[in-house]
Amino acid sequence: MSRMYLPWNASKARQRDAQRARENRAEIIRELSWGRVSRRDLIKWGVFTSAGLLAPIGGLNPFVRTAWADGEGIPRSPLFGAQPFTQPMPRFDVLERQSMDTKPMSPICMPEANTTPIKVADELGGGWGPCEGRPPGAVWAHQHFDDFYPKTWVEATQAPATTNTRYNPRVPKELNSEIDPAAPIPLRFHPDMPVQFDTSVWTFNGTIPPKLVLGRYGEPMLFRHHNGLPADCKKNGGFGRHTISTHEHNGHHGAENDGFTGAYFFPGQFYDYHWPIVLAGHNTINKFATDDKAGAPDGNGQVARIPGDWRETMSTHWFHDHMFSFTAQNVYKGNAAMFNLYSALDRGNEEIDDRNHVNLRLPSGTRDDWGNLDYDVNLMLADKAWDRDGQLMFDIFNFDGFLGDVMTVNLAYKPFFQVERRKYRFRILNASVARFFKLALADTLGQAQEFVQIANDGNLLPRPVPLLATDEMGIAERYDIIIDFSKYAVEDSLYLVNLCEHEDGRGPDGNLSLAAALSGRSADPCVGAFLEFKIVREPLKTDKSQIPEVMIENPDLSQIKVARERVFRFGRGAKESGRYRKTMGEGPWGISVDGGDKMDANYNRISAAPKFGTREVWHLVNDGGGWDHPIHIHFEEGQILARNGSFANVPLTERGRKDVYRLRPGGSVTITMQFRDWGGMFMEHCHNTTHEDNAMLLRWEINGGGDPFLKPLPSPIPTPHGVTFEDPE
Ligand SMILES: [Cu+2]
Repeated sequence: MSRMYLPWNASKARQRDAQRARENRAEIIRELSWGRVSRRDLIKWGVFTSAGLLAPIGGLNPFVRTAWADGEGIPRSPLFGAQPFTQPMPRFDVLERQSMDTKPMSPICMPEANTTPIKVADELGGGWGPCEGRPPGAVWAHQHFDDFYPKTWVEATQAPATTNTRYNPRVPKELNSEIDPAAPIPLRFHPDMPVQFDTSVWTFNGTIPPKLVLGRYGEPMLFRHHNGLPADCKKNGGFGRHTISTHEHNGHHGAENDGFTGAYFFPGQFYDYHWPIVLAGHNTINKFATDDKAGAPDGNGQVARIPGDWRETMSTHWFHDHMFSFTAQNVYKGNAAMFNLYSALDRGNEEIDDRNHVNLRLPSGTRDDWGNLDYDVNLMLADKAWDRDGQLMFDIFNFDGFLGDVMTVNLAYKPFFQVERRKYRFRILNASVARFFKLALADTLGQAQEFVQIANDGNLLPRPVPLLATDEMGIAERYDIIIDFSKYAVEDSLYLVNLCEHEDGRGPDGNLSLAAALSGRSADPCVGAFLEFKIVREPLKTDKSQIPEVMIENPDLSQIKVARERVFRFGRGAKESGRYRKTMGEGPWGISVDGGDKMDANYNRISAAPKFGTREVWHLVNDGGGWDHPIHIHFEEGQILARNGSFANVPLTERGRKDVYRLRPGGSVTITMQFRDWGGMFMEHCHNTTHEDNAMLLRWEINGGGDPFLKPLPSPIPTPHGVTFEDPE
């Protein structure tokens, strides 16, 4: 297979041809994003083969062997002379939490969608439509809203790129590489690079750094998401869709808050997401809240107990767009944020020793009772690409997956981060479209340095795992690691290095040794060092943090019988079926259930309906072909029982709870999950979002048999003038 990106020293003529081909592809993406052509049209016209491969047309396909004897390629993103490790890495921008008591929302949030009419933009058909895009009526009302009435609320507006004039990193500037929070932050990936157009990047509040929400168990939250994107779908810089649906990635809550792919909303509308932040099992386990480990920071150094299973405590989440067929483009364009959840165990204070010594005292800080970010740092990794003018662009090579050629951390090109000589926690998110990372830590001599993984996805592991390199981190996975910088000297530097080489979007092509990755000889521009840690001083205060020997043991499933097993096969060559075009995805990718045909996504089709209150075992099988698929199952954490048929194949770092399961080429994963507390329609899909958008997604539903959940739930069909419903298939 080809090397995707051209080397810098490729001939001028070759670069020109590659540039022309890329511009042609950009036109195709633009027409798709404007809805003027469909993937079906492209296949009909021969631009794509039915297998999802860009047809061998000169001037289009980067892999067509044209005049160039040594192959093919994609033009590199210009760097405008920017050098790596010359800009500080900004910490996340924390969204303000409002108290429902002292500052109620306006309009107030309600159990059912707010259907108060507002004017609909002419581009969307004019007239009047509901102010909230949530599907109306009792079936989409917030479940148990009164039981978990919001105590705090947070709001944000999805908006075109603009300058940030109210950055709140929630740490003093000496803990943020001396970035002055009062200085306006233009939206650009490096000070030497051009400012992004308002059509190129769409983020939360239209600004960088990426946003962070702090949540606490026992403190239900209402997240009001406004859609401030252009009403004219053509004002998108050629990619990205202006309708959105926001998925709180692995929130344990009702389907109406899950960012269901078909429950999207339009420019001018908002959507109220109710995040109750509860422990799974709260209706059946520790019902009377008697266990200190099941708790929340009480604001006073102690624990406020809550019902549920403390072994289901979650820590590091993110939220992102889940728009049907446009998730890859929208997330890539900026619809990605992080969400830290604080609990009695993981309270974000490294000093507090509560009465039963529940606090694990992970690196964080000491100033506040909970949620200290001083030494607890979110890192969002993403590969990007831009056009000749330096504007963000989305390319389409085939349906394997989009790869960028520029590494960013927190949307900054290869930055540095200043640290003290002490322990830090890093919450690392892979926010790419199709790229995997394998991370190592190197000193300036290129020697691998040890770090400790403490969490996988949203979940603290049973025990910390010391590592010299992470596993191949799939898209949407989160790995929390602790690095102990006290082993080094002031003025030393360390580097975070990507060892995982891609030749295309199929999945990792191979992992390089640290020396090879650092040599700069990989044809993959995203291999190598991408973040520098500069040790700038002794700790300002004594490091009180710990790396505990035991963190969160897995929930005990021994008494819960397995109600049913199901087999899901993920692969190519899917069939289409459905009654309504609007709910059907198109693409080469699909999922077969229990030996049936492999099917394209159709969010009106229910592919599995586990019974409320039961536990099941699901076998996730890769249908082969060399692709890897990081499979995400919404709703509740699962446990991996086997990889390729055996528990012995499950690495230590995957022996906690998970919400993304990498199948690896030809591999299979057996998991177990429970279906409790909440109901409605949820999803299962590949989180290589190119695969997801090209139909590797299905809907499953928690079946309450009519009680407490209507069965089956009607599917929403959103329009700017209101949501209609169809009976599911
Ligand atoms: Cu996939």
